[in-house]
Amino acid sequence: MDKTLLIIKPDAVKKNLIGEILKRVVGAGFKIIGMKMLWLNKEQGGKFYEIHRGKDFYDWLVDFISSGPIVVACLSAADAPAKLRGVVGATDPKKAAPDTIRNLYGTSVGENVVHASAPDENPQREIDFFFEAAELHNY
Ligand code: DAT
Ligand code: MG
Repeated sequence: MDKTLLIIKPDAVKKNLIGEILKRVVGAGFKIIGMKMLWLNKEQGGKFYEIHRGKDFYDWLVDFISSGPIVVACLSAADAPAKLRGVVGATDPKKAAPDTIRNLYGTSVGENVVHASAPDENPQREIDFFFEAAELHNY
């Protein structure tokens, strides 16, 4: 099985959407093998999103991801990174396919409720950013 990282972003946590989002993810066939709630500071947020450093939305993105609590989950499934991107939908909720998480709950390209590792951008690095090996469970 492959692994990927899901982040339920501060906008979704504030709107009480943790349960809705996890229900959709589990319903799509993922197993949650690690999960926690945390609140990143700006330094941590900037480091997580360092691939976007220099882009015009970077400062906004770092402020946003550190603006409240998030839920991070490590998910397991066959072809997990690509599969989760399908469940999450396109970055801009207005362009996301019907019934995807971003289409249903997102409000703008920035406030798009979830992060899902990109298959070609090292999902393992993102999992390692948040989880120690002992925090991931085989069951
Ligand atoms: P994704 O989250 O779909 O992988 P991305 O990697 O291109 O999208 O960008 C990371 C996040 O940055 C994205 O979820 C929301 C924010 N973002 C991207 N483009 C933006 C823009 N034009 N304006 C504001 N925020 C943007
Ligand atoms: Mg991305």
